[in-house]
This record gives sequence, structure tokens and C-alpha cells, in this order.
Amino acid sequence: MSETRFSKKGKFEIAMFGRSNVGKSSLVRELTGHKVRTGKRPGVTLKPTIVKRSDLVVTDHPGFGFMSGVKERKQDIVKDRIVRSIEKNADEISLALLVIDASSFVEVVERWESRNEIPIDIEMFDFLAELEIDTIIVPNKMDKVKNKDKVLDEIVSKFGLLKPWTKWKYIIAPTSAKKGSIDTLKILLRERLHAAKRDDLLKYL
Ligand SMILES: Nc1nc2c(ncn2[C@@H]2O[C@H](COP(=O)(O)OP(=O)(O)O)[C@@H](O)[C@H]2O)c(=O)[nH]1
Ligand SMILES: [Mg+2]
Repeated sequence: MSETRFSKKGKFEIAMFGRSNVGKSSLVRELTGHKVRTGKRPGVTLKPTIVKRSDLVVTDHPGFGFMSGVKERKQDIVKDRIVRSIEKNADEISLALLVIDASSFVEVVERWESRNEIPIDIEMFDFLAELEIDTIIVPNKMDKVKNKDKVLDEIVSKFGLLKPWTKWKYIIAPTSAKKGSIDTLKILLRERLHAAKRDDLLKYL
């Protein structure tokens, strides 16, 4: 990670990505206290929601991937826009959060794999890595998961990371936004801010 990435414009931008309905807006609300609308009909907006707290900027991007009631073409537009926006702003993104629904992720990925397609979340993870953007995977909705360690092991495997998931705790933060359990994520965010010499922003998280 380069220092310049952080010092540019003096902002620390956390960019959130993920399919619709995984809990991105709920997480933004839990993290910042900002009342982002949640559970809204997905895929309607193309623009990210931006929450600013001094130099800390959280961008909640529209959900990519399948959305019921949204035309396929519109879904492609959303994905292309997100990809282009990441390419264009790569230098300004200090940290990306790739939010997934832990309770359905493995099943959804396997459905894509059975069609010989690259699951969109995996594609996005690889894309962020290619651009050398520091990325944290956030398996949300952990309250709906029974065998947590087993599911998290399966999740990291799907991203091409070796089990056990506990080896990857610096880039994986299981949460339950609905229950307000986001400590794992908060700890990682605080570590990233500290590493970027932005302790002045700790108070906003
Ligand atoms: N069970 C459970 N539901 C959640 C959790 N986080 C969000 N939700 C619900 O999932 C739905 C979508 O949440 P939202 O934040 O709007 O997702 P977004 O489309 O990714 O922004 C809402 O009904 C939330 O209440 C969670 O941790 N556990
Ligand atoms: Mg949302």
C-alpha cells in the first residue's frame, strides 16, 4: 500500500460493493450512524450514496448482479458503471469493502459455477486485487448462519484463499448489521486508519 494513495486529497475513502440486498446500506448506517435507506427496492439508483465525516468518506455503491424486477440490461449497466468508476477512482479508494450475504453466498456461487460462469463477487474481488486496492470481504447476515466456521471456510475457498478462514482475519470481517454486531469490521477499519496515520478519523467509526 502506498502512502500517496492515502494522502491524495487528504481523504480516506471506504468504498462498499456487493450485490443488492446483502446489507450494504445497513452496514453504512451501523458504521456511521447515517440513516441510509435500507431494504429499498433494489437497483433503482445508479449513483453511490456518499457519507462524509470530515476526511472519512464512505461510498455505498448500487448493488450489482441479479435483482428481481430489474431488467437484465439495467443490471449490466450497473455493473459496467461500477467497474468504470473503480478504474477511474482507484487511486482515491483507500479501502474497499466487498459485502456478501454469508447465508446464501456459497449456494449462489455454486449456481454460477455450474453454468461455467465466473460469479460476480469473485470477479469483483479479483478486479480489486488487480488494481491493488486493499479489500476486506464482509460476510454479513451471520445471524442466519448456523455452522459459522464451516461456512466461512467455504467462503474463503470460493475466493481462492486457503482454509481455515481464521488465517485471513485481516481481510475478512464477519458481521450481522441487523443485530448491530460489526465489531470485527470496526477493528479492521481502525487498524487501517491507524496504518494510514489517520488516527484523527478514528472517532468517526
Ligand atoms: N438477517 C439479517 N438481515 C440483514 C442483515 N443486514 C441487513 N439485513 C436485511 O437485508 C435487507 C437488505 O438490507 P440493505 O442494507 O438495504 O442491503 P443493500 O441492498 O445491500 O444496501 C434488509 O431487509 C435488511 O434489514 C443482517 O446482518 N442479518
Ligand atoms: Mg443499499
